[in-house]
Amino acid sequence: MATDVVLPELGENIETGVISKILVKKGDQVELNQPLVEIETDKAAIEVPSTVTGVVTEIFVTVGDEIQIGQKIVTIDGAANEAQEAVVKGKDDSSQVEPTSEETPEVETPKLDKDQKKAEEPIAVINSGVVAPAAPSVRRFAREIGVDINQVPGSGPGARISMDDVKHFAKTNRSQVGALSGKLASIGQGPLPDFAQWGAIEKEPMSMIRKKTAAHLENAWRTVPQVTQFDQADMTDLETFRKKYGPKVEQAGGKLTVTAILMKMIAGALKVFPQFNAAVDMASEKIIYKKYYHIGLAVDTERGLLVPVIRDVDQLNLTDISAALSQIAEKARNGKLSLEEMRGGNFTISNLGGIGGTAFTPIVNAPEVAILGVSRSFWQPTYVSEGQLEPRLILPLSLTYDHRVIDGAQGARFLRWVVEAIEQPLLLTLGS
Ligand code: CAO
Repeated sequence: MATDVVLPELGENIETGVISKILVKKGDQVELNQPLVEIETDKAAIEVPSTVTGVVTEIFVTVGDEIQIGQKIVTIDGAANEAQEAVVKGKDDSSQVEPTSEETPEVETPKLDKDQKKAEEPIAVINSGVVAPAAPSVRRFAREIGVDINQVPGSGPGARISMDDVKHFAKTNRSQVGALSGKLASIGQGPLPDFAQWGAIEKEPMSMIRKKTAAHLENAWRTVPQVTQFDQADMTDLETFRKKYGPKVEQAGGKLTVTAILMKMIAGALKVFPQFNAAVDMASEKIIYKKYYHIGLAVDTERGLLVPVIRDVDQLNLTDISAALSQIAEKARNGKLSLEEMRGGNFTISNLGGIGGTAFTPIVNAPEVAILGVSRSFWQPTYVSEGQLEPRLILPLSLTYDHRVIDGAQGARFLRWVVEAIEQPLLLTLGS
């Protein structure tokens, strides 16, 4: 019996993947769960396993192809029993999407399971049961209109999501619709002129990360009315502290950087200013205050900008944060971050100071409501008392926030609080 193996549901807004390796050839005998191809998504590299044992009779993809969920990868001629085994295994998994009685899936799309992920790559979250219960046609419709099916509340039995649920969600959550789809997000951009008429040009396809970043930021820019405020902190004493205790922190596996220190301070600030630790739900006209303190960090990688999240920063000491930051930045640069490690942030820190620059205006990483930009510290002669100049190390900070939920005065107070915490860290211990 011939079985088509297709690109399975990967969850978490992933719609497509690019074939980076083909691991079998026509005529190969393959086993159930044997990796067939490797694909790269915007988040991670994933091996797609065989759903049956048999012989590869057709390969429909080549390296570099961008393929959709459900698209055929190979055909395998094999034992029917094995195919059933793979499907049954999928059904036993409670995270599987069960087809409705009146509608069968267009394609067999078993989810990857933990055994099938690439070694060391934390793909398990893709298979961690986050797939929403919905018929394939509903999932497809959601994808087409740029709705993340996992965000849609289902009104059916077992919270099953219907077509109407998706339409209702799209109507009431316009700000979240389209973020998934570069095409939708870019509505409004007129046709470009032919640049070749003025000189030589070269066209390069956008990488997956570039596409997602572009769509996400365009959506944040269009939907969040944002304001940026600037301030400066005298971090001379903090720098002395950093130099003194850096080696000790290094022994524990971290690097005591400005970023790590700021992360701790931001966790403190978020407790004092809960509106910065919130999300705005315009559909229900509610502000959602989060009672946890997960902070994202913008990391510049060869593949593009990634924002891993450190959880419960308020409960970590500086040594823990430094170690966590070193590990997560390393993972980001090596393409080893899991989706879970990039989800659930409440606030983002973007430190460009290691590169340079005097100031910049970061874009709010929606649905978060604020982001701190950090530029390069510099020595400046400063009057420390009347007539007495001293060289002081100044750190430029910029805070961008969602003006729907945060007023200008609150923005200024928040940033002042951070500046004072940098200048007098003991204030943090006062708790207000
Ligand atoms: N001012 C002056 N120097 C700074 C600095 C600052 N604000 N921030 C970092 N540095 C220095 C560090 O002290 C370090 O110097 P030494 O090697 O002499 O100690 C050097 O720059 C490199 O820092 P780092 O990268 O090791 O550590 P970090 O925690 O400061 O930064 C990270 C980590 C992940 C924030 C950074 O590597 C990075 O990727 N930054 C880019 C973020 C980005 O792209 N943002 C834009 C997103 S769009 O808004």
